[in-house]
Amino acid sequence: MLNLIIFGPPGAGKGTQSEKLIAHFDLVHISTGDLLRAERTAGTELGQQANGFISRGELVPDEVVIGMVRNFILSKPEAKGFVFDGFPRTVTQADALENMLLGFKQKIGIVLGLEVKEDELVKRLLLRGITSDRADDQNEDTIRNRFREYQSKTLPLQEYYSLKNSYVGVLGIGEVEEIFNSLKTEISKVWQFQ
Ligand code: B4P
Repeated sequence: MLNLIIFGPPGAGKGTQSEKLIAHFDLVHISTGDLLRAERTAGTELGQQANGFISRGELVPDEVVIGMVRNFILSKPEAKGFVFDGFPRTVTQADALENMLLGFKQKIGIVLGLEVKEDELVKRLLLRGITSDRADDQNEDTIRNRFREYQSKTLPLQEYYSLKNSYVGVLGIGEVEEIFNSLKTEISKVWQFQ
């Protein structure tokens, strides 16, 4: 089973590359951002709770996200592996994920970090804000707040996974296909697929 984390700051291309990875390796995509937005669209209590945090550019509380991920994994018993996109975003979430996977005798195979400078990220997100209905991409203050959250709560995971020898950084600037090829190269070093 191949379980991988696609890691990086807001707008680094996690969602974009995850789509390609799941298609290529026949994995199940788990994007906490997408799951939270789906809850909001469905008007659930969880979605309403999450909405305030997302629109301020803050992280949604750990217990909410962890419970949601656990339910999602349990709903996919046939999965050949998962691409975790935007999860974990805190050390608490990372510890919870490790314990969840241990319960299924599984572990994270590799953490792929997309490395992109902040100014490029702001440009990408504002551009997406024009064409999408994502309110959190439409305001530069909210975007900058997402970066502050990333720096203080999520970036420490880079060291967390480096200490476990799982983290690999890949340049996230350039053509989408070129970045995807770099990711595949890194995966092939740790996982042999048929
Ligand atoms: P997410 O939905 O995870 O969104 P993201 O980090 O902003 O985007 P991503 O990196 O996936 O970028 P994408 O590929 O789409 O999170 C949204 C919010 O949900 C968070 O702020 C938080 O509030 C909440 N949340 C989610 N997970 C959570 C968790 N675990 N804990 C707590 N809260 C959580 O790419 C962005 C843009 O760049 C796109 O327009 C794309 O087309 C473009 N792009 C991609 N690759 C490119 C390339 N190579 N060159 C040029 N443009 C590129």
